[in-house]
Amino acid sequence: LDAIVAGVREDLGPRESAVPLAEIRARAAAAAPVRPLLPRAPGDFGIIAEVKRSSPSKGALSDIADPAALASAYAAGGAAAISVLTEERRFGGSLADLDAVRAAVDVPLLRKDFVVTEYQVHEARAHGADIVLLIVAALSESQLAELHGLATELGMAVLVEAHTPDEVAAAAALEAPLIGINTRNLKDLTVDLARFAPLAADCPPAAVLVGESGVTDAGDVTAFADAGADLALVGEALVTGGRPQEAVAEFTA
Ligand code: IGP
Repeated sequence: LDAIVAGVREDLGPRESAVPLAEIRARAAAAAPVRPLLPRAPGDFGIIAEVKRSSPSKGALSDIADPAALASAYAAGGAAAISVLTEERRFGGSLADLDAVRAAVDVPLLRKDFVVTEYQVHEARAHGADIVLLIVAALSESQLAELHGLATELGMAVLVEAHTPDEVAAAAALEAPLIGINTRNLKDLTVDLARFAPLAADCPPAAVLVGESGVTDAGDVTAFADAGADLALVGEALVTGGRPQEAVAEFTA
């Protein structure tokens, strides 16, 4: 995780030089209004469908020639939101992918990246994101609180990602309205869907919960829902399955 974040910070440098903080702030303020993901009605289960080209664990997943077409299929299948990876080095994503998806669909968009600075939050909003990911493991307590506050001020939802009991406690301390539990261990990259239930049980009852990673079929989605998830975040299964619209519809039902 530290190595990924170091790369993300390096890639940020040239962007900050090209578009300074004051300018990206102004662009964020001038962006089209946020498309709200929250509130969600209790029992209304949804899928956050991800545009994911590669992963550190598996390498290239899918040659996504047209991210806009993939996103349109997700939207047609009834996705509650679409996640677009913008991390370049390990996930093959980009802000260009986010722009392309934003231009193609009207559903809420999650900028999926390793967000560690104020700049990236404004940048997400400037590029049309409605939700940002904050990974508890990548941030100090004060960074997490600051970035969460900033994104909230901008009207965005924040997906606070936890994968241990301590990280769930940090999300709860923040009174985060939207908590994601990643079943992938960020250290060894192994996935175990059984990690979701005990961590979900520790989340504040008011929080909207997202089950993240490792879904291969509708049964896995049902398992997340049965353990208290309101949403499931699915990437690999959708980009490799060849029928994204049908799969999102099937997973949502
Ligand atoms: C999707 P999967 O196993 O369906 O492809 O996983 C998503 O959960 C995963 O991409 C993810 C992720 C992250 C990627 C979860 N948290 C943080 C990058 C950074």
